[in-house]
Amino acid sequence: MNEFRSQMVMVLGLGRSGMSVVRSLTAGGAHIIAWDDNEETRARAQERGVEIVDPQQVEWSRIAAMVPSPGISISNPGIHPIVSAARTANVPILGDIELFARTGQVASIVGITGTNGKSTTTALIGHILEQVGRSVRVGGNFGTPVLDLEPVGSDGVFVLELSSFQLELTESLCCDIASLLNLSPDHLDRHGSMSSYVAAKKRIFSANCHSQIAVVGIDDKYSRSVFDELMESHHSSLVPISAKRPCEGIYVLGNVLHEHLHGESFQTNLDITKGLPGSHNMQNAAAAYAAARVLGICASSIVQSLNSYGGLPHRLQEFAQIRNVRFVNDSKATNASAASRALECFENVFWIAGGRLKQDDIESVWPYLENVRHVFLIGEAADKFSQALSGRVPYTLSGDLQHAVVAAFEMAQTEVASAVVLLAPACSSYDQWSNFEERGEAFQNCVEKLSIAVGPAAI
Ligand code: UMA
Repeated sequence: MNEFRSQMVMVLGLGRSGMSVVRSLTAGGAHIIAWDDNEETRARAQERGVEIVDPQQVEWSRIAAMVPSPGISISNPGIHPIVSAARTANVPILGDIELFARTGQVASIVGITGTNGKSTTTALIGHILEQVGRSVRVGGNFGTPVLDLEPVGSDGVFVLELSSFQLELTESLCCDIASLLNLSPDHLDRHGSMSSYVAAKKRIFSANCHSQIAVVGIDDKYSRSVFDELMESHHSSLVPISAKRPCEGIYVLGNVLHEHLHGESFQTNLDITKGLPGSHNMQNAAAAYAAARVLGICASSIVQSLNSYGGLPHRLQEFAQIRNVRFVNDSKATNASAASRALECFENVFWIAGGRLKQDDIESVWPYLENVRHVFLIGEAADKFSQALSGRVPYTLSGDLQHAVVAAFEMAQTEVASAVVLLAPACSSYDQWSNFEERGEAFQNCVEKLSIAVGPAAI
């Protein structure tokens, strides 16, 4: 990224994204100064040669741009004071995706956003492209930070998961295929309102990308209204996707995928329940199929790849069985709608929930509580959830994950039929862990300890 050659750029936040920005801009000849509010992270970055400068000492007139990490708030409520200072000094504020866009990549770009399912869809598109031998790079909000992705030639494809935080800081990205899967309340503590959150997500569609194909979910009211808006604004090419109803695009109903594009119709059976369990994954399959079709891949190759997809860790990952009890790790279910999608998939569920509450309520799980035998509540949200669940389903305040796993197993093994201990927290992990991956690993470790104590687990 050499747009800032010989200029000074301030990088704020030195986690995975921030460090990739430092590497990329440094390689392009920029002079980087950086800051992270966490002392240990600052020290670690300094050891790796990053120049740390106290924000109070920054001469903003000498700074060509500031790059905050996605996790740093750039608007109210809660704007970070350093972002405020940069804005007051008229310093351009850019995100890593914007920097990537400005590198002038010649490869195709597929962008995926939405509240739930974006990592799975991103990985799925990457998997399909790999299976058919296309050069592909997969990253963004999921996996490798975008600026760490290796270049790829003009016949290659970047498949990028894009979060609302990243899109907020993106102006000039032109996705050849832009996919919005679904929308439900999430990250409202950061965005302030549902309308600001939706506005950030909509930035994936760019009026300046004349040949952009928009793949849009129509199964919830928010994404449906984005679809209607794009229709009204005569967006050049729109492909609706659904896992609930027939439409003039791609839809999957009862494991049958239907393609209705350009006046042609095609349908085929899918056999994806192992790697992609649950009806929500049908929407992800429809979105991946749509993108792959647009990229010119034949229907039968796509279906073959969908059927061979193995799933992602921490997303409805069934990883162990002890006696009659199966253990499913859906640590990525960080909001109520994602947890609902998990609860929908199983019967006799012993549900472990809680963590740091996001600003959405838990009401969307009500229709699926009939699948739940007992809830084990952990983390900061335990009291709030217990009030909401009271009278609807039995629950226990378990305190921490270890106690929840042991108690859930003890109760589940008394079931005559097969039972499922499901971690689907409906909360972020930040009250007890650094991220959802760590939480998922902690869950798997607890189950491993349990299997040592009570007998071997089948994996
Ligand atoms: N920091 C500050 N001040 C603050 C907040 C954070 O200095 O006020 C510092 C922290 O001390 C830390 C760094 O910023 O050192 C963390 O930055 P970050 O939270 O942006 O995390 P990264 O490690 O850079 O990871 C980010 C994304 N994280 C978020 O958006 C919160 C990762 O998405 C992404 O994979 C990575 O960039 C690479 O692109 C994770 C995520 O949870 C998976 N995303 C959200 C989601 O999917 O719901 C949006």
